[in-house]
Amino acid sequence: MIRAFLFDLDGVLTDTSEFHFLAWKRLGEDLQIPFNREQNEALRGVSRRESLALLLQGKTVTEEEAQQLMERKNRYYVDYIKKLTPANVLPGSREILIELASMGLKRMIVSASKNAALVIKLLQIGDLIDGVVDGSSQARSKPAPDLFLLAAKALDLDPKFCLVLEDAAAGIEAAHAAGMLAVGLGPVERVGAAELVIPSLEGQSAISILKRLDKKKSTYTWA
Ligand code: B16
Ligand code: MG
Repeated sequence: MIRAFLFDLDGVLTDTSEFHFLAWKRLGEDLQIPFNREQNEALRGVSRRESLALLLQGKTVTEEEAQQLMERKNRYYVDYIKKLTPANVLPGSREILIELASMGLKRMIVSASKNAALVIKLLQIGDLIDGVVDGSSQARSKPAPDLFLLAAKALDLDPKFCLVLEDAAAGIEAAHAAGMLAVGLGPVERVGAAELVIPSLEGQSAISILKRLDKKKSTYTWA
């Protein structure tokens, strides 16, 4: 029985992924490294440091330069997300969080982002969740299972009772490594490893997600 939904933030509850893309693109322009949307797909859900390595495409920099570049990208990013308002909560998300609360199920946000607290504050969804595990923890980033395991621990739940909702391949991999089932949001080519794939949370309900997972249970192993 699923007792908690663990929501990724960027790409699931809000679309800050566009702002990450714009900020990396701007840094790429500063460095005269071309960077397009297709290349950006590989950065989805991965940490700031790994994203920088992918942007640099093998170009080596010192640790000091890497720190400065990450800080610069983050300044660009924070500048973009300052404009976030509750209207930037993706359709269906708020309704599912409210539904889960009424069902007595736990809701956590589990994000690789060090800016998660700011985003949650601007979206005004803090009251709808039980807690946050984010990139400010010392845990390894997705695809390692650490962030999801920390969330299960904070809820005092066995990981098998937690369901992850993710838009990134790295996030689905992390969920499975944590021993959790995953719902993938987006195209099958990206999140097809998840037990259930849906386009987004729009028009979905927690009940329908759980029912569809249950119907498909002969296709996967649940610990
Ligand atoms: P920051 P999520 C992830 O958030 C983003 O998808 C990814 O693009 C970003 O590099 C990562 O957070 C780190 O973000 O630079 O703000 O610390 O999808 O795990 O909610
Ligand atoms: Mg994401």
